Amino acid sequence: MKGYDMAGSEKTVRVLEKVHKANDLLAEENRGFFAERRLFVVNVLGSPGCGKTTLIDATRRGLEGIAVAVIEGDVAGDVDARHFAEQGVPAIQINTGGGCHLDAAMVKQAVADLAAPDDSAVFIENVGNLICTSGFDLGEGLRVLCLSTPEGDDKPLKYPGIFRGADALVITKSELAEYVGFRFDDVKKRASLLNEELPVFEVSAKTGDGMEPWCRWLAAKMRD
Ligand SMILES: Nc1nc2c(ncn2[C@@H]2O[C@H](COP(=O)(O)OP(=O)(O)OP(=O)(O)O)[C@@H](O)[C@H]2O)c(=O)[nH]1
Ligand SMILES: [Mg+2]
Repeated sequence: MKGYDMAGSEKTVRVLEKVHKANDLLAEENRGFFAERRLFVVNVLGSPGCGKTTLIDATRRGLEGIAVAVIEGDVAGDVDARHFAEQGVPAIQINTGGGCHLDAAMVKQAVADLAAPDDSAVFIENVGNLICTSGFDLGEGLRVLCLSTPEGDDKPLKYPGIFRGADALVITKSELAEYVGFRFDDVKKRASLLNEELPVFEVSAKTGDGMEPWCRWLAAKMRD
């Protein structure tokens, strides 16, 4: 079968390298700031609508005794940040104005404005996207990829980069798997070929299934 190589020109590659270098420097600054403040920062990635906000919300309820703050990334609007703010959770909305991912500079500004007490867990909900979000280090301590069952179990085959860079895979909307023909074993096999040690969790934020082991694992990471 014929394949088309859509890789960019040499000039494009050089510009992208500069962008990534500048981002990496700022990400390191963020990491230093997070360490000083003892903030445990989790970058949450996944497609639009895969359940990132719902998972963060259910997770913060499961993390008993841990203060949580949220940075929300969306192209437009403040629906997700408002959702948390209305419940008394410190929350800041970043609008990328069309950009398909957050970068370290955006997070640096947001976290400076975020009223997160020291020792908090800070969840950064990235823009819904399985491609560019994985290329930008934000200075996070943990990168969590959400994949919802209606998206299909073939996603590791199509978006390998984001599976390679993840520290954990959370399969969301697990209670819908039987209706959409999602095969957990297939996705686990495919993901492990890209990222051998990737921990995988099956959760339904709606029914609460699987939330307990996921929150326990996350809380242990925070204590490490
Ligand atoms: N059945 C089911 N629906 C869920 C679950 N988690 C989230 N949803 C629904 O999926 C839809 C999208 O959830 P969100 O949490 O807003 O998804 P998101 O990834 O934050 O979406 P964007 O921020 O728009 O990218 C909502 O209608 C949720 O109620 C789940 O575990 N089971
Ligand atoms: Mg959301």
